[in-house]
Amino acid sequence: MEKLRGTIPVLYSFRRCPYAMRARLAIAISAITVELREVLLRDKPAALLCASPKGTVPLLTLDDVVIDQSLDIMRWALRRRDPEGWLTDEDGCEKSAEMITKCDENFKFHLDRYKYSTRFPMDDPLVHRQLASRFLMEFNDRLGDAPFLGGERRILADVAIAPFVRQFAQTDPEWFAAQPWQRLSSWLSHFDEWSLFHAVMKKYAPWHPGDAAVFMTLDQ
Ligand SMILES: N[C@@H](CCC(=O)N[C@@H](CS)C(=O)NCC(=O)O)C(=O)O
Repeated sequence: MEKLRGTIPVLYSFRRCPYAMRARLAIAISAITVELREVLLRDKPAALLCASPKGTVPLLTLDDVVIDQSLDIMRWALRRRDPEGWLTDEDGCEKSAEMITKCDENFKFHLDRYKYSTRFPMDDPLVHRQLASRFLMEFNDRLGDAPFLGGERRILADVAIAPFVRQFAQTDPEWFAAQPWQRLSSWLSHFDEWSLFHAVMKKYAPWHPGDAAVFMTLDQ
């Protein structure tokens, strides 16, 4: 991976967090070296809370710059290096922005109430599964006959949204497989089989102050 001159950015991450997955994917494709600090959400390091009191992951710090939104981390990495053109598809930027907003503001809301139903005892998980499915049907239609939202290649939205759809699919794989969204299923299979995705799912021990720096490395 390419070393940045000067300070190495630090990425606070949580392996199974879909927001952190999308950030790690963009960092990985841009081949930027980051120091990876795996976080336990129930025991957040003071350094993370000090950099960003809202205490969410992913969080990237570089000198006095703090980036605390996953999409901003993606764009930060891709603006440095974007070898597959995730940011530069013809009408991809607009399409990306619209679908990502729907994912983050609406689909995620229903996904949480479906997947983590015990946290939301007043909500019926199946109602939320149905409501989340509207977004997935739209996504399925938008794919048309192409493998990705960006046509023959990935754009930002494919990568930013896939970790959330994967969580949804894994909640009840049999039910998911029986739904009439074949293009969406193939799209998700591409993601599941993608070597870069496997590379960013490598396990790291939780970070503690004073630990030797661990760099995100890709075994592809
Ligand atoms: N809008 C933020 C959301 C990040 C987020 O909510 N991450 C979750 C983990 S998946 C988190 O850190 N939650 C804080 C907590 O559980 O204490 C982003 O895009 O980065």
